[in-house]
Order: sequence, then structure tokens, then C-alpha cells
Amino acid sequence: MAYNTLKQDIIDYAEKIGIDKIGFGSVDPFTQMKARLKAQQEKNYQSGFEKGTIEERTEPAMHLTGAESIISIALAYPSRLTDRPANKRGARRGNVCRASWGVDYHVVLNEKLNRLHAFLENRVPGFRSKIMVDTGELPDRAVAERAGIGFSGKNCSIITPEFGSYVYLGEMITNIPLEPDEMLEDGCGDCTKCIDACPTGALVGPGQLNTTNCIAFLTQTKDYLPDEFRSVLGNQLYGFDTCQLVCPYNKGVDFHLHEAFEPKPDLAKPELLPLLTISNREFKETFGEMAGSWRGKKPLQRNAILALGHYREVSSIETLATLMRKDPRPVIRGTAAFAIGKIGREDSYELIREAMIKEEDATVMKEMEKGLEFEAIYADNGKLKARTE
Ligand code: B12
Repeated sequence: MAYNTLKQDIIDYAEKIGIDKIGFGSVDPFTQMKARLKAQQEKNYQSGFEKGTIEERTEPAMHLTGAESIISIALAYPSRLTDRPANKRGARRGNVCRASWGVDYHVVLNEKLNRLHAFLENRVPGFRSKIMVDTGELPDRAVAERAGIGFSGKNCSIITPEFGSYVYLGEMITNIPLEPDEMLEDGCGDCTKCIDACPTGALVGPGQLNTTNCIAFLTQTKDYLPDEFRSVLGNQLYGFDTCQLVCPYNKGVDFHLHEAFEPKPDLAKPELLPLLTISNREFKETFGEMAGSWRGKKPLQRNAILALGHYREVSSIETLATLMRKDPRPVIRGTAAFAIGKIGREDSYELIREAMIKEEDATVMKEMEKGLEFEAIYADNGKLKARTE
């Protein structure tokens, strides 16, 4: 088999089916990554979203008998939204990160990789592969770095010279020996813009993230959002882009190469209030296609409640009060109580006190008390008066 010609055929075919960048790497163990993952585990910096043991994450050969090479792919996604819906009083909107605009990238990249598999299966007798996109064991970034897709930035992201870091990654382990590509040189130099801009200090060093402080991670948790992150969250509903937005490699980068990734303005900036009462079926119908719905509606609703509190959106009090009294989920009841207190309408504190009489959950009671604390804060600095006029 002429593997060099085959490699070029793969590159050509990839371009034809809309793969924006392709690279090739060996199946050698990722020894440096092994050490990084160990360090990350020791410091409790992991998110819990990673799959597999450290060995499974760093030894590609464990996932395919006769593994010989890895094909890494990248697809560019847009960074600018045209027709931004207005975020105005009475109809406040939240913010969804760019990687969750449009159709879920897992679907799109898996489809491309499956087509690539079919292409190879037709040409190479006995061809086998193992495809991974995000949810597989292999760290997609380390694979892409090795295959020369991009360099590993201080913001952790793989930064490509062509599309900045606004690329999704995926890979295919194959049983055919394809010539590996060269890695790219580090391109961050002395720049520390992402580290400096991270509002929670989650980027503890170049390429090193304390996930537990990362807003992108925190938007995906299901429990109460820890107090110290509530004001930083602002109107963010899912994911976070600051460490990419400030990156000089992303300046002016905005590729619209895939219809599937085109953002729907109402989903990229969803209205907050309707999200609070959405049924499971409606949620699936409306948000089911976006990557950010993978944790269900609860984290998004919790974040929407905090966003309404952040805006001190007086018109949301009735809905929040109903949630505080009736929602079966303590996190939603408690977060609603907190937001009602933060909004600080004249009757906010009476509403909380009334609900406290019936509340039996200790965690919710704690949030109610936090909500009540705003009464004194606003009374002291006169803001309560200004809001209710
Ligand atoms: Co995410 N996520 N994620 N994610 N996530 C993935 C990394 C991936 C690859 C998904 C995909 O496209 N298939 C893309 C990245 C695309 C790209 O790099 N261009 C992705 C995206 C798009 C995002 C967000 C941009 C989404 C958003 O909110 N807008 C943010 C970016 C946050 C950030 O990393 N700065 C995001 C957030 C998250 C959370 C929920 C926070 C967690 C933790 C992220 C993290 O570890 N940095 C998260 C996870 C868990 C993953 C997942 C499932 C595993 C990542 C992982 O293994 N982390 C991958 C998919 C996958 O790989 N299977 C997607 C462990 C660390 C050690 O690994 O970040 O991949 P790593 O490591 C690289 C660098 O950090 C660096 O080297 C590694 C190789 O490049 N590095 C260095 C690590 N340690 C050290 C130490 C030193 C000294 C140095 C110099 C470098």
C-alpha cells in the first residue's frame, strides 16, 4: 500500500467534505500529558468531565488493536453574531459561549469522521478505526498539538494559525501507518493576556487551569453556585469565552464555513424569564440541538436566575417567587430566593420571609437568609430606594 499517496488522498477528501484542518500523529504514549494529568489530579484541578483513567487518556494504543496512527481534525466555528437581539429591561437575555452556538459539534465532527472512515474502509482492506470527539478518553488538544493542528496556548486552547482557537477538535485512531506531521512552534511568547483577563484566577499558569474556579466549568455544575462566583457570572448561561476573546490570535477571526454552526440569535442570547418555566419537552425542542444542553435545563435555569438577580430585573419577581415557593428542586428554590433579595423590590424581603415559614430544606433556608442580607445592604447605601422608584 502506498501510504504517502493515501495520506494525500485523505487530505484531499477531508477538504472536500468540509474538514477545515487535518493533521497526523503517532500513537506513542502522551508522556508529557501523563505528567500534566497527574499534577492536575494531585491539585484537584480536574472537572470530573474527563473520561477514563490517566493510562486510558494517554495511551492511544489501548483503544484500537493494531493502532498505528492518529488523524486529528479541526472545524472552525463563528465568533460573531449578527442580528444580536436587544438585551433590555423587561426582556433580559443571557449569554451562551461560542462553542455552543449552532448544532452540537459532537454531531457534526462525528459525521465528518464517519465519512472519513467510510472513505478509508473502501480503499484499505482490513481498515479499522476508533473515533473520538470530546467524550472519548484521549485529550483532543494533546492529539491536535502532536498532529500540528495548532500550538497549545497559555489559555489551554489549541491555537491554529488559520482560525485562531475557535476550532472544535476530534480524532480517529487508525490501524494504518500514516506519516506523522510536525508539531507547530509555541506562539504565545511573552503574552499573558488570557491569564491576566481571567476574572477568577482560574488560569494559574501557562496552560494550567484550576477548573474548579473556571467560569466555563461553573456554568455547568448542578449545585448552588458558590457565593464568590455569583457576581462574576453576570449574564453567562453556558461556557465562557474571555480567555479566547482577549487572545491576539483571535482578533478579527470569524469563520462561517459550516451551516450547522451558524448561531441562532435567540439561542445564543436566550431570553432569561421564559427559560425559568420551560417544560422538559419544550427545552428539548428548543435547546436540544445545542452542545450546552448536555447537562439538562437545571444549570442553565440556575444561571438564568442569577443573571436576573445580576440585572436586578424587577419584572421577574413574580416568576422567581413562584419558583422559590413551589419548585421541587432546592437549588432552584434557594437561588430564586437569593435573586429576589438581590433585586431588592420593596416587597422582596416580605416574600422571602413568608416563604421561610414553609421551607424545610436547610440549604434553601441558607439561601433565603443570604437573600435577606441585601435588605440591610441596600438600606445602607440607598440603592433599594433608587430601584423601587
Ligand atoms: Co473543554 N474543550 N472547553 N472544558 N473540554 C475541550 C478541551 C475541547 C478539545 C473539546 C473539543 O473540541 N473536542 C475544546 C478545545 C478546542 C481548542 O482547544 N481549540 C474545548 C472547548 C472549546 C472549551 C471552551 C473554550 C468552551 C467555552 O466555555 N467557551 C472552554 C475553554 C476553557 C479552557 O480550557 N481555558 C472549555 C472548558 C472546559 C471545562 C468545562 C472548564 C473543562 C476543563 C478544561 C481544561 O482542562 N482546560 C473542559 C474539559 C474537561 C474538556 C475535555 C472533555 C477534556 C479536557 C482535559 O483533558 N483537560 C476536552 C475534550 C477532550 O479532550 N476529550 C474539551 C485536562 C488538561 C490537562 O488537558 O486542557 O486538554 P488539556 O491540556 C492541554 C493544555 O491545557 C496544555 O497541554 C494540553 C495539550 O494541549 N497543558 C499544559 C496542560 N497542562 C499543562 C501544563 C503546562 C506546564 C503547560 C505549559 C501546558
